[in-house]
Amino acid sequence: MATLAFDLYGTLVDPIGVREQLAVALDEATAAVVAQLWRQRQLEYTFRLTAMGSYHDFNWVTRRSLADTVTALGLDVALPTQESVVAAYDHLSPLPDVGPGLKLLRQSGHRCVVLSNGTPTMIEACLNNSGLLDYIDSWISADTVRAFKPAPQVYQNAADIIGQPITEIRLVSSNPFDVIGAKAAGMMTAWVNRTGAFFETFGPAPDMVASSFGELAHLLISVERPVE
Ligand code: LAC
Repeated sequence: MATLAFDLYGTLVDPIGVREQLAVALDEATAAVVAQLWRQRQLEYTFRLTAMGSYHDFNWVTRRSLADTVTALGLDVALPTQESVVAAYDHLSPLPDVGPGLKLLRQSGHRCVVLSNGTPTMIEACLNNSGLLDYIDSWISADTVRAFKPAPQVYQNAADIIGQPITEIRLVSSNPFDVIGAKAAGMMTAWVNRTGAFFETFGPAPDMVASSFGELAHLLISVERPVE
């Protein structure tokens, strides 16, 4: 049975939830915009660092991208407030369909690991505080190879740590760039598309598409049930 490697931010937990902490310093509409632009800038910095062959860990990237987003928008968010917003990253809420779906997958014998750009400390805190740790066998951080998704070494390193051929591991993510990157590196993929978004056309289509973790569990359990 394939090992399932789950993306963390945007797939298991909601990074846009930080708008609640941002709303301490900003009006709600601005906080929502900053949360979205921060996330985009955070990912852009990971892509650019990796393309440059340069590395700062995801905690650094998360801090710098928040500071730069706030500055670029001409907003006044004091440093202690920025610190508390970054700290909220360790307390992001799980998306509501995740717990029940993971429970079904675990019960059906799937090995469930997290594969994230987050540092090991960030991943552990996030899983612990979200209550998802009970459903997860282990976690693997891109930090080990000092590069970010979708660099192929991130996915290959996960396969090496899991101890299975990369072709026997399925990356589950809501982020199309992650799904395309995992496929390019040799993994099977599943895209969790909760919003009815379109899938980018420059990479191969996902091997599986589910609108929720409930549907994902149903699909995986029926696909991988041994034929009698
Ligand atoms: C992660 C980011 C890409 O968890 O969402 O790796």
